[in-house]
Amino acid sequence: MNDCTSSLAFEVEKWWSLLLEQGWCVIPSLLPQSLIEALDSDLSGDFDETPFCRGGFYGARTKRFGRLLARSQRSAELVEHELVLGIVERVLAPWCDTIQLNLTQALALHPGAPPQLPHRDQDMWRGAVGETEYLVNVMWPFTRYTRENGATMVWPNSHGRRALDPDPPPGEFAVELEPGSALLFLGSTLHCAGGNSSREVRRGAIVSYCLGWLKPYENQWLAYPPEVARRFSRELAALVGYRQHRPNLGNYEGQCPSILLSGEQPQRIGAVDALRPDQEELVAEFVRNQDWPLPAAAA
Ligand SMILES: O=C(O)CCC(=O)C(=O)O
Ligand SMILES: [Fe+2]
Repeated sequence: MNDCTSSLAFEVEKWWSLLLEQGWCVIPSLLPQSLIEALDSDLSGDFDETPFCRGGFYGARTKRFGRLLARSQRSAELVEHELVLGIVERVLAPWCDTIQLNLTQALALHPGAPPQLPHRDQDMWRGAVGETEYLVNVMWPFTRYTRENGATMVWPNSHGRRALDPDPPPGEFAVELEPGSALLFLGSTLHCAGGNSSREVRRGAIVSYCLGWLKPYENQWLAYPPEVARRFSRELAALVGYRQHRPNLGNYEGQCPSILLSGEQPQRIGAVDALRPDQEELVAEFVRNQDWPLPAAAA
């Protein structure tokens, strides 16, 4: 390992352990403020023109829109941030081979927005509670997040098995943030948008990642069809679904959907196993011991 990779590994380990311990962490100065400003400005038309949300969860004084990777190339710097990806992979590795992008969503909390319902993002899936971490959320502020303008509220130590407790633990607080920093929290951590009692609009983006075999919140293949994903790096395309999760999940005609990102496709492709090593072994053993004569014509 060279110095660079070993210091990345050290940082991953440090933030991973804090995130698992507290259920949340803030990493300061992850990206230059100038990049965040430029991204905010790329999205200004969308922030202006997107209608307010409807429904008590999204919030009637809040605007939201997704597909950030199709709206501004700069959003890839958030999604593919090396340290963030390292931490997320470390958190989710016990339950999947590879992670995927769950959503990118810009959001603007306008003056007068009331606090959001406290919730756990993992509750979008009806899996077992308290045993599995399904996702990691990253909140990237574009403007300063303050208690007054509705900074995200987090309940420390409400994660993991504590998600089974009927009452939330005391000690919730508003996570004040500067643009360029990021708030990471687990899918099992209780949180919500605070209320905006200021005169300013709180803008930012959520980037979340989940286990590679789950149904993501935002339909990534529709958000980024092959003609869009073709412009992405290999890793980014894989994160938005152009990669199979063993065994064979998310395949296209029985092969890795990344085949759609290059050149012309033959009309008929033919399926190829993509199995986990344990399944590979089981199948190989089964096939080896099979004594099944081929019909004469095929022999
Ligand atoms: O806007 C925020 O601070 C949090 C939003 C949130 O948790 C959500 O929409 O799921
Ligand atoms: Fe949430």
